[in-house]
Amino acid sequence: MNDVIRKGSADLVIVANRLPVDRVHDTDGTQGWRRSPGGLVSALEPVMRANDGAWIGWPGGTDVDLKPFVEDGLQLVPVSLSADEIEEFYEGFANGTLWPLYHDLVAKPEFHREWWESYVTVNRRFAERAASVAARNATVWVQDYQLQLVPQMLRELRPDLRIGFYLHIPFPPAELFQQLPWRRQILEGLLGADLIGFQLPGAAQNFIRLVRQRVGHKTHRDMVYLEDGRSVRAAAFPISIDTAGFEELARSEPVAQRAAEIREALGNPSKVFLGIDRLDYTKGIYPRLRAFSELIADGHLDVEDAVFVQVATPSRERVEQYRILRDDIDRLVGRINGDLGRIGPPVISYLHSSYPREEMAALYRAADIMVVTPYRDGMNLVAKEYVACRFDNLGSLVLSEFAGAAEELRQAWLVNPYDINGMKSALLEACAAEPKEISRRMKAMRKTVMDKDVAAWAASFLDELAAIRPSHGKTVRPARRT
Ligand code: GDG
Repeated sequence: MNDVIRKGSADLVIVANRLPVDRVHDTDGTQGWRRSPGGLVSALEPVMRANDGAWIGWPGGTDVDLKPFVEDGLQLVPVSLSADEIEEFYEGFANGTLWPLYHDLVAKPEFHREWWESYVTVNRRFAERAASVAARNATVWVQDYQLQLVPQMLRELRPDLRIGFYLHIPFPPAELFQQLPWRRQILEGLLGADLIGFQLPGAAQNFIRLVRQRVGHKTHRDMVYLEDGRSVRAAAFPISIDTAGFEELARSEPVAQRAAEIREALGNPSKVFLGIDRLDYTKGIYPRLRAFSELIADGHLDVEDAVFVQVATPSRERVEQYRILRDDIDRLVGRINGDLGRIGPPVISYLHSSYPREEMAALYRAADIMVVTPYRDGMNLVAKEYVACRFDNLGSLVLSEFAGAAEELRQAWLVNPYDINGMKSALLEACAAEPKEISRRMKAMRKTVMDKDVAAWAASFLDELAAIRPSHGKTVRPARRT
């Protein structure tokens, strides 16, 4: 690790809760870093390289005093968190207060003043770090709900910067947001940005309405006009995936072979249903498994001929609500398999584990029906990944109306996850659909995810940010073509 990043040298700074690397321990005891997989990193990497970019984030764990370092050509600037801050800022305010509040109160948000204080402290640390790394007139792009105070804190420290903010999760309606004791501070924190991006237009409208009502600024359509003469735009930039990368993976021979192996291991049923989610109470895993199991119990699906594979990636395991969820799902799967199973592959093949990207692509290829039923989701990338992998134009997508992705993937079988009977009908329809119908829908959805990939998303946000302050300093250079 070497301190190679000169102060104030980066023309593009990404500020996110996590660094795009995970720590790895070699067998000889030395420590290193491995790039964490993820669309955000691959989308931003080319533009980071073209702009002397730096990425500021928490590396995980409680190490103090980590120096900036370069990994695989990316300049990384770690921000450390103490054990108390992990508990109060990350598990507490971010995941125990904001996450459920922004997801329609699917779970009850907790409001604790110590958590809020920790959120302020940690946001200030990120802002100070960004202020010291950014070059004069640089562009800083702050990511997500953990860092909503950073734009304002950073603007106070560095008024020369062009600042963007992107929220990956939903932004709730005023009626829910108003519960937050610190609602005004969050709105003002976000207003430090020049451009605030949301997944959907409705979220941007919720924000504009709240700013008018709660902070009293003048607004017109998607613009907010501040007293100091600055204006802020709030608009939708629906995120996407590395579509070509997923398709290429899905087309590869090893993935094709693995997909066949998976079907074989499941007993070659005629229908394979698939769910892949972080194990999170917003994802609607429980009602989806119930809907499927009732179809078996009612005799609409044959246990010898239909299998549900549910991958639930471990997530936020120290947060109480997540432990409860895990127990609930364990019990439900146990009961379904116990009640409806027979000797052979289980009714629900439940995997509490995470997998490499290749295995994910093989699962997508192996599945006849992909079931994505969140109660509320900013976008849902799994739905788009499934579509990207189905270059054969086969495969049915059953998708919740309450996932952001439903605004673009209109040709999916759309469902209300609170309506179990409605979901049962949609699962049966998707299952019984003629290949012609399936491929008509899939072709249309594939066109959407091909035309709008994650690189287009990043470029459209950064172009818009540059357009908002055109007379201002440097412009972010587009990614170099490789
Ligand atoms: C938030 C918002 C928004 C999952 N398990 C494994 C694995 N994954 C990958 C998936 C997908 C990603 O994780 C999950 O993204 P989602 O969009 O489905 O959901 P969140 O994690 O809740 O993401 C969401 C997103 O931010 C982006 O803005 O869409 O609404 O909640 O890419 O493939 N990847 C690998 N192994 C796994 O086991 N390799």
